[in-house]
Amino acid sequence: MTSSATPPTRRNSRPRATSLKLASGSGAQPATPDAADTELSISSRNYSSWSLRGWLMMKFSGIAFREVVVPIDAPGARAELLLLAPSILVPCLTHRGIRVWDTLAIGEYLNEIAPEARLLPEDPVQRAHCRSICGEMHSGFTAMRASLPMNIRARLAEFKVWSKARQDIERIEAIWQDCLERHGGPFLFGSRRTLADAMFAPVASRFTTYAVALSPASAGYRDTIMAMPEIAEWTAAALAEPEELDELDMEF
Ligand SMILES: N[C@@H](CCC(=O)N[C@@H](CS)C(=O)NCC(=O)O)C(=O)O
Repeated sequence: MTSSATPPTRRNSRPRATSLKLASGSGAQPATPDAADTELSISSRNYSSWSLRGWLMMKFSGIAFREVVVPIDAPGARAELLLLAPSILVPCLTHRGIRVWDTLAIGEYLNEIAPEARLLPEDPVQRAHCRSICGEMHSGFTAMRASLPMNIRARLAEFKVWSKARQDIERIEAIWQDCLERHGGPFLFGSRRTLADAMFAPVASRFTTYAVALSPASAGYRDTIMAMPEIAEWTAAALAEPEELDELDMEF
C-alpha cells in the first residue's frame, strides 16, 4: 500500500504541508526535493512523546515531509492508525511507498537515506554509544515515563518525583553528563544533532514541565534542547491544540 492517499476514514485531520527547513548547523541536504512522497503520522503534539521524537528525526534529516495528524481521541482513530501503521501506533514514516514504523527503525532508516545528515556519529565507537543510549531511552525509564508524562502545556512546579522515577532521572543525568564530557556538547555527541538528541528531547520537555532539579550540566543540555527552533515550532502547535483530555495525561 502506498501512503500518499488520504485514508477514507480520516476525521478532523488532514495532511499538513511542512516546508523544508534545514536545522541550523545540521549541514543536512534534502534527500528528496519535495514532500510529495514522504509522510509522517503523528498524534497530539502536547502529549505524544514518540510523535515528537519521530518528527525531530525527520527535521534533523533535512528531508521534506508532510505530516498526517491523527487525533487519537477521535472516533475511528484506531482504524485510521491501522491504515497508516501496522503497529497502530505513531509515528509511522511512509517514504516512496515504504512504511517504517517504530521510532528507532525510523531513525535508522533516515540515517540510511540521508547519510549526509549524520544522524548517527561517524566514529563507530561513538555510533555504538549513540545506539546504546537511544535503545535505553526506547525500552527503559518506565517509572519516569509513567509518572512524568510529556505535557508541553503544563507547568507543575511543586511536583513530587517518587523514588523509582528519581532513579530513572539520575540515570538519564549520568548519560547526558557522560556524553557532554566526552564530546564537549552542546548536543550529546558534540556540535551536530544525532538521533540521541531526538530520543531525549521529550525528557528535556518533561524536566521543564515538572521543574525537575538538575545538575548544572544537565540543566544546560535541557536548555539547549528546549531552545532549538524545532522545539519552538512544535511547542507553538502544541499550545494551539484544542484537546485537553484527562485520559491522555499518561505516557503516550
Ligand atoms: N515503541 C513505539 C512507541 C510508539 C507509541 O507508543 N506511540 C503512541 C503515541 S506516543 C501511540 O501511537 N498510541 C496510540 C494508541 O495507543 O492507540 C515507537 O518507538 O514508535
